[in-house]
Amino acid sequence: MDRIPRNLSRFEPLNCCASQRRAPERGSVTRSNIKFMGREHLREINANRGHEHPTLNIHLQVERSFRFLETSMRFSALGLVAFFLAACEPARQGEGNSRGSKTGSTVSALNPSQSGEPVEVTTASGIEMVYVPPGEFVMGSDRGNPDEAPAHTVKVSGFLMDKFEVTHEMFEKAQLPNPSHWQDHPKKPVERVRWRDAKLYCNERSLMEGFKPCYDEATQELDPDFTANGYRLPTEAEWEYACRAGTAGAYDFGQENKLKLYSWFDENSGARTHPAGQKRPNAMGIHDLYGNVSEWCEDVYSEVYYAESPAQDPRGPSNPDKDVKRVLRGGSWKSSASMCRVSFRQGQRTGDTDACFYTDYCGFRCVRTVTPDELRMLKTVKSPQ
Ligand SMILES: [Ca+2]
Repeated sequence: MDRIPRNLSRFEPLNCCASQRRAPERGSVTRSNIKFMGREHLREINANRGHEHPTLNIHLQVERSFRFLETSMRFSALGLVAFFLAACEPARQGEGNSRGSKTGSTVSALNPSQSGEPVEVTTASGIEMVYVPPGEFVMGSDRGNPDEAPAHTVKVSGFLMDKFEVTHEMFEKAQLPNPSHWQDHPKKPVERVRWRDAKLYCNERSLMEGFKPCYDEATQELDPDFTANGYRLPTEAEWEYACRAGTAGAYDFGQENKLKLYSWFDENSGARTHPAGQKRPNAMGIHDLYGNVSEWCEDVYSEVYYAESPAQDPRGPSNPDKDVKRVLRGGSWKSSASMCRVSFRQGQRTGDTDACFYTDYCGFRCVRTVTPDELRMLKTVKSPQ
């Protein structure tokens, strides 16, 4: 892969301390020299950590296969059928240097279903995602914390969401230096990720697959373009809609006493992250929405936003001030069961002004708006007779 990693000087080495703190460099690296600086920086970070890239062993591959089988059977009463949709175009690995390059799509349906049901897809770069069909749901709760109220009806357009939290191997495939505290397993989720760096990953992944990046890196907040077809962070509404999966309680699977089956949280995590996908998926087929790492959303956090939220695809308060809090969802390895509730909201500063961002519970997953062509393909997929 010869793509040019960008803005890597924004990442700080793990061993920084107060005496070594420096403000994140912005715009100081040009595209002509960033390739060298980025890779050297990555090597330096890994050397400092004694980090080696582990390889997957056969056991994990077998285990992953069984997880896939289990998840697939959830959505197809007629059994597991694997086949490939005709791609819009083959992936264009290595063409990411050209912004807005011709799109190369991506989806091969592994688990066909009728429109209105989730569909598992695999992207051109081999990342598993779930198509979350459009719908309407009651967002928030009148029985939770004050910022979860009022419960209100929201309509959400269909989108693709990562089946797993973004992992070390996914992050490094984008040639971005890994900021995580725990790097002992390639399938563990990245953490200590600043909000803007999560968005840079989204752009890198878009470029890897030939999509138009959603984020304008020339702006302070990496302003999103929701009309672009590339990867982005989920909105808070998209995250909760996918997590609820048509249910209305505190957890989509039922009572809190089952949370250990679906989540790594403070009662069972051992105070650390765990490889993604080891717990049961939610009813949408998505893993680790509850716990492991809390997940960045696009939205500015506001305690009172639900009182004024639009009914269609809300995207959070507009015109934020500098250094606002952004929304985290789902709780983490250090969260209580209550903080893993589907409606629980957390506001977190983005870390962009903190050289030693040490929130080792902040991770994320990506979503992508489904193009009309992709949606037509998904809707025409029929279950086998
Ligand atoms: Ca999570």
